[in-house]
Amino acid sequence: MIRRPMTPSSGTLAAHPTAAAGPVADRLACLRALERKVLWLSTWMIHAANHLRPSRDGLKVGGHQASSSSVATLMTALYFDVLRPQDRVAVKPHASPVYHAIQYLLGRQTRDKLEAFRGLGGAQSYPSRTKDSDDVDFSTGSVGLGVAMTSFAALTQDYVRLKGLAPQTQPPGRMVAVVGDAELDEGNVYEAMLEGWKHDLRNLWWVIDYNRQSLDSIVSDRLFHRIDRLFLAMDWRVVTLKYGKRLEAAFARPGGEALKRWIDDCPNSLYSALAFKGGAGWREHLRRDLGDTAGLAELLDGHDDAALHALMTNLAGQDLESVLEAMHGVAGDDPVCFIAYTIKGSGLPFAGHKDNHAGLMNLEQMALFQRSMGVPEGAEWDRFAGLDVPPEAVGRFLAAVPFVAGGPRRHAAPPVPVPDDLPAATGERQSTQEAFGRILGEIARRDDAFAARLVTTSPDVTVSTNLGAWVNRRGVYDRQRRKDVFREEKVVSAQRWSMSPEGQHIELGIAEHNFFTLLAALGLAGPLFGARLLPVGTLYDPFIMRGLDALNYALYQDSRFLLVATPSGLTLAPEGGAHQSIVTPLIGLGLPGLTGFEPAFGDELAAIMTWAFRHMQADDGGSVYLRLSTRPVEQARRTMTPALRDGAVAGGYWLVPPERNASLAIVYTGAVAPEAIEGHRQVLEDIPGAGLLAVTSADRLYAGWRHAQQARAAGQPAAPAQVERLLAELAPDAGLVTIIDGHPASLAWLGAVARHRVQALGVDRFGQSGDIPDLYRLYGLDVDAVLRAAAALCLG
Ligand SMILES: Cc1ncc(C[n+]2csc(CCOP(=O)(O)OP(=O)(O)O)c2C)c(N)n1
Ligand SMILES: [Mg+2]
Repeated sequence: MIRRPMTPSSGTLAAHPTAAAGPVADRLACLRALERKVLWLSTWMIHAANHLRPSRDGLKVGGHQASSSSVATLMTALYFDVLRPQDRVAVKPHASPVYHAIQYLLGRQTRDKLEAFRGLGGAQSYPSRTKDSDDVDFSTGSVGLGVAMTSFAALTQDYVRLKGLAPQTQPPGRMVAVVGDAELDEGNVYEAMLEGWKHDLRNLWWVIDYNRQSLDSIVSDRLFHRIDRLFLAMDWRVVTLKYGKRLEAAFARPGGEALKRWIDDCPNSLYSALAFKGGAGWREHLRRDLGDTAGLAELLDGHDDAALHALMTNLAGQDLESVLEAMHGVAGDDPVCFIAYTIKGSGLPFAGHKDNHAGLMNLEQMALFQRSMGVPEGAEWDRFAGLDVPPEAVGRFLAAVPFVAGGPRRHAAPPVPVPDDLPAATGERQSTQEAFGRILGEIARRDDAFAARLVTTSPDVTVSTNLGAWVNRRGVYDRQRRKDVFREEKVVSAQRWSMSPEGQHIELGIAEHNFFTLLAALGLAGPLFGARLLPVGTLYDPFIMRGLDALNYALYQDSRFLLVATPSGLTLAPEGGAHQSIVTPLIGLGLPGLTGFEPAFGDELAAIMTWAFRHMQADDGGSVYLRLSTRPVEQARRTMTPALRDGAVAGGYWLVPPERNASLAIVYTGAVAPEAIEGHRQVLEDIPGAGLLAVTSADRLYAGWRHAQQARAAGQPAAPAQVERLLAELAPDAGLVTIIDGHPASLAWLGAVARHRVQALGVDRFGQSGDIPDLYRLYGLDVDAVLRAAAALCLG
């Protein structure tokens, strides 16, 4: 059975200011025609991908016809009427076909890409800032993240506007999320709400597609009845879009009140089931429950099954007029949550069915649907076929859509010059974390664009990650000017936390998801708002995993930031096993778009940070991760020569070069440098030519090696990679002792470069509290372990 898509109600629409000129009725007629077209194209796009492209791998292509249909009206209203060029949108992942269909209608997406939906080079399964070509503002895919992203984008927009960094020619944009109702099960959404409230966010809209369905099942009524209160408690405005115009009219007639109560009390599961069953089902239940209510019989008699079904499913989230009224009715810049009642699969044969999430129409169903939409065979991709408004009128309307009236929506933001001379922090003994704090403290003294564009953030570990000196000088960001009460009261504190719009540190509560999502937004401030920022975020290394999906999300969008994670590894010793990070070096190595470094000395760190701030701004650059430590380490007494700087930045250099054809090298990363240095010194007694290799970035060494290999495999000449050059100094049958306070696999791969034998020291068990000597002994990171490994290699 195929039902026609919901025919929108007739009626008048109050005139709203819009650039799409023309009488109101024309405008509404065009919007209705487009709403229909959006539903058709999104459904067809998925169908074509699954049925018209030969499958070469036996896999279903997939796509979400039901999820798309429930937002067709909301997104039609937004993109063709409500949005302005400065607005930025995160579309729920499974509505990707709706997004691409809309861009296609606006002339900003090609038919080729639609035909190749979910294929290589085609429109992406979930909207992607980097992989799609039709101006996606925020990528989505992992549910909940796009929602939170709009909050932190709103925070970022305020930050750059209040500082006068963004072009002020445009008014502030609204950050809009089109949200699946089940996305609200994700905790990160509430974390973002709480943090957003603290920062008094403005210009934020969350449009919840309340189709009462998730992937597996029906969304709990009990939960959702609380949702509006959650938003209200956080000072959001809540606009509930429940009943469409026709239902409202029916409620005004005799028996209407009882009908309204019946729907209000109807459990989500029953409503969804009846939305699937259609008119006869509604009739049976209404007759049974309300049979003796005055006026009900007349209402039922006055509607045949199709009309009754259309009436009972006339929800406001799919009633274009109601949606437009609600959205245009919002004044001011308070955050707004629209709870838009919709039906998942609306207009399609599996409407309301609890199993419809991945449901695809079959060929027969599609043929019937096509007929009902009036789309002639062969005209499936035609932008105007089957519409009841003349193509010229729709074309004129589209040409005047405000959203696309402002030219390119992505801003260019020129790079910020990075000084050559980031000061290498001094001190005989210092940890890399101290060195980092000092370098930022020095940057804070600068009076230049570089320092002005730097923004720091931390999830409640600002002081304990050594950002204190920076924050004391540069202040904490807040929309309002607030006094430092401790200072006013003359209570002595090392931290001077004055708050103002000029502040350059954004203090977050302890929620690592928020932290990474904020970094994602700050790192896109250039293209989003026309003001390039250089974001630096600090947290404890083990808690990277707490926010890992948000970090991945930030990188997937090519956001650019410097992530500083400290302390790390076993080396935070007394803090204990729960805080010891083991796999983070592998995260640095494995995550695309993120270059990981783990220096041991302050001078290396300064060189790496200089490189990082440039890399963050390069077209083919990316974000950078510094894994630092609180362990004070005796500093190398040396001048930073260009060769040394290049080596530290390229990922490795010989701290003690091997003799030519040496049979052994000790290879270390990070805070275990003292053990490596001492182990090497003792090894020299037996193997005088042994080398000591400092690896500042296993990630860069690996990437360079892989790049060279790939080039050679493609028949292109490739200079030896840095790691190949370094290891070429050793004998072909040499042994490598690698040591890192992290998973040993981070360095063990070095043996494959020149087929050297490897003894890899590192941590592959959960740790426990202790001091460094005890822990290093227990986990095999001490000098003895180095010597044992060297002996194993040399003695066989
Ligand atoms: C983090 C994450 N977990 C699981 C999934 C798999 N998944 C995709 S859609 C979905 C349910 C979405 O329901 P809702 O947000 O209500 O969207 P609808 O399809 O109903 O519009 C799930 C669990 C995902 N994409 N992301
Ligand atoms: Mg849903």
